[in-house]
Amino acid sequence: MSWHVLGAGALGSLWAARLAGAGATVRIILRSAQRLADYQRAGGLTLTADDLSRLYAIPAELPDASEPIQRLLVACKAYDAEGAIAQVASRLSSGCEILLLQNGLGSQQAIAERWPQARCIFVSSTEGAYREDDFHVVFAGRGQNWLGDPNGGSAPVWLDELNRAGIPQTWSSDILARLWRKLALNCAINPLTVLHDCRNGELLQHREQLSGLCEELVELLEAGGQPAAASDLQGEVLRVIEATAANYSSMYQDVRLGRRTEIAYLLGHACRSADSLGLALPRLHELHRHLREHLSQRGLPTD
Ligand code: NAD
Ligand code: KPL
Repeated sequence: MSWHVLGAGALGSLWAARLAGAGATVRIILRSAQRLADYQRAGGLTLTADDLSRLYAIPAELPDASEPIQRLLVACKAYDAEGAIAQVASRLSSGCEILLLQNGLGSQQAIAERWPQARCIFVSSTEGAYREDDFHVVFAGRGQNWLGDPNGGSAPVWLDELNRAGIPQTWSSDILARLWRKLALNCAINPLTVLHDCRNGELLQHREQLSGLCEELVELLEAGGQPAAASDLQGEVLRVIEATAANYSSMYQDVRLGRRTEIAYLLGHACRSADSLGLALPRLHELHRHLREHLSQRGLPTD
């Protein structure tokens, strides 16, 4: 069965190259004839890992190609994912599987509701990759991928294909807890690095602010039925800050490069969830307001 990969950016290329390298049938879906022509000129995808670069001549196609899609890996940003799937919706086979690699929450649920005929598998990834150039990706950080189906059900048989491709994976029986935990870490750390214009480690000078945010995030997670994601949140926030002290957060880098952030699926999702639970969480709302103002001053989208 083919793997169709929608979103040939950093993470999508990292998955596509490893799967193709292990002999799986992979097809990349590019959004326009211009992108397809550029891709064909490049001769495929290049992945650099451990200072070695290799070209993978993976076939690519446009969204309106004719082959039905049975397994779709969606690696667009959260704000593009639903629109990108809509372009291939007529090709989705009944009972197809859609793997959603987006960070944060909100986009996955919208997709699962819109295409109920598909089995949506949510993925939380701590691997790191960045685009060196068009169709050239660098594998920047080893990590883990947790996959799970929020509606339950058994682990798919193709997890073994991921193992053969060297894609680290663990099947999670509570993928929402994983995604909420990562969302909470990202909400505590990333916006503050943008607003204080600093590396992760410098946030240790703002412990009171971190602690106030963690308190509200714990309240949100517990009220939202995610007690596991709330457990020792502040301790983990501090451990992550220490372990990544020299790094700039992903949101910091997006803002620095003038790229749209995934704020609506991180802090925005946290604030909307708090409102729908009737919780007053003033620090989170103030952080959200302040961050949107900061983005708007730089001409970046605030959603
Ligand atoms: P990216 O911007 O590098 O890649 C997204 C790709 O999607 C781009 O190539 C874009 O052209 C493509 N795309 C957008 N709309 C499309 C459409 N309609 N049809 C076809 N392609 C379309 O982003 P990324 O860094 O790979 O991140 C993808 C997701 O993975 C994000 O939610 C991110 O938070 C998450 N994530 C990324 C990393 C990482 O290290 N890069 C790690 C963990 C999680
Ligand atoms: O995931 C991260 C990011 O930068 O997006 C960390 C390092 C955990 C900071 O929130």
